[in-house]
Amino acid sequence: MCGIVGIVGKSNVNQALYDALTVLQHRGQDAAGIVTSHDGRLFLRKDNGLVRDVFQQRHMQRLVGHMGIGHVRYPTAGSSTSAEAQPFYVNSPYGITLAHNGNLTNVEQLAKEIYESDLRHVNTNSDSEVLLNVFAHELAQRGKLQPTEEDVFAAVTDVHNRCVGGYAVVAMITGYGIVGFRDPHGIRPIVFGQRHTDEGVEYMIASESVSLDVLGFTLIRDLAPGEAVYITEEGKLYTRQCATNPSLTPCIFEHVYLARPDSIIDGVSVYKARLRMGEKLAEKILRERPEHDIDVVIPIPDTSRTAALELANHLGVKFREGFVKNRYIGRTFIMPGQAARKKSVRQKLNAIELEFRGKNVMLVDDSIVRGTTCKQIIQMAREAGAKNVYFCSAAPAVRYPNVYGIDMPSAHELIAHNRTTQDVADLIGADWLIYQDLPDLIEAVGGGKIKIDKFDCAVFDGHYVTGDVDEAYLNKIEQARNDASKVKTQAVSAIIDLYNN
Ligand code: PIN
Repeated sequence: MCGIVGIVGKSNVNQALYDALTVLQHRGQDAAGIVTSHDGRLFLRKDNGLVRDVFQQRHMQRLVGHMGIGHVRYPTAGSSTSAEAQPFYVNSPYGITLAHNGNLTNVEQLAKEIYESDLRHVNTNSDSEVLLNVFAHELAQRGKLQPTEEDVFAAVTDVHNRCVGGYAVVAMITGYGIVGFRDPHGIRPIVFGQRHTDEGVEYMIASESVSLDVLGFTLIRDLAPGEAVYITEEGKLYTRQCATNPSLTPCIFEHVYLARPDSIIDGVSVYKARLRMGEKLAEKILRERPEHDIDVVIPIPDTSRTAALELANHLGVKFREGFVKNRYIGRTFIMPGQAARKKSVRQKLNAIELEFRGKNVMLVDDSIVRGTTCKQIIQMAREAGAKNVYFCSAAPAVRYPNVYGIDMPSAHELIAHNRTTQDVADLIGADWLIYQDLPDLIEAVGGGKIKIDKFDCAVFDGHYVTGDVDEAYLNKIEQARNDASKVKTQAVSAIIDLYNN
């Protein structure tokens, strides 16, 4: 998962891009980058780290220009070097930079085509660089010295014809404008908006509407699946449907926990969707155990709070903050003679004992993925004196990997893969485990004022909307993840050995 932003302004956009990236920081804390364009020149700063660490005064001063794009990256297997921080750049045609959120499922095939037929070089393992080269190649095919909006839209159409997967993209064509586009299934989110200044109208394209809000832009709308928006450097805005068979199946996991609650995605308020998740869970609890003995509902901070609040309201049970989260977790230093130890949940969360002692507590989390964290949290609740520890997941059981840009573990690392609810309850040590039912989650997200009936729910039901993901593909990504994590573990042990010897 990543965050993207693009702004065409009337004055320097460096500060606005920086601010927008800090608002999108929850979408990725691994690397950040901004590129601006001024007088036909590009200015780029990108590195590993949080937005506030990557950009210093001296970098910001260099990022001049009235238009630019930015990116925050979430680490996915094999994409954690600073060379793979975004935006990416190709010099031909025009000088194009691109930032992307998502994942292409036919990246191997595309990388081959780019090398063998398009005669282009790709220097990293990032599918964003592949996407950029496909776009650049298709734009170059128009053979124009100055690209028009028609050329840009034709290139996006060709990108859709060649690329498969989930992608939300911003790309800057140096000296001409910024284009944003969304895959034909609308899997990853992307919105655009405007603000009026004394110098004229400024436009922003971003992953989430919250970055528009915070910077005083008003939301125009989400890009439709397959649609592109092109804003010229002079501030003219064009939109076009560039896919032949678009259909909206947005990623439902954005609503579960990826997006900020104050964002609106495809017309649906993430906050309201989470409230409805709590309501649905309460209904399920009352169906399963009308005579339940829950004394108190306790959220596991932060995401699950909204659902937990409404769950408690509907059950008529007390809602209490039983865990306090440390917002200032520090780095883990590797000291000579000491083994690197992962930060424990205990260092991040602390229980308020008086909310647990002698009570039947219902803990609520947004989802259970590996099950490692919730197991420790249940243990903490017991140590704090809880009589019975029940556990509720606002999402259904996560049983399959994600291939459209969310960094999910491979199948065998998912605690619910090939396991029943009771198996998972036993493994995490819960006295009672309730998962949201998938139809209820779909209704919670798509059943509000804006009706959406189809979502990408692959992590829950194993159905991949692009139709190209089979057993062989999943085995391959599982292997790639294992190899990547082996390399990481080996690197860490090598460093430890170095210190210890
Ligand atoms: C919470 C995000 N959320 C917490 C991610 C942990 C599952 N985990 C998924 C729960 S927040 S595990 O957004 O960071 O506040 O129990 O499967 O290990």
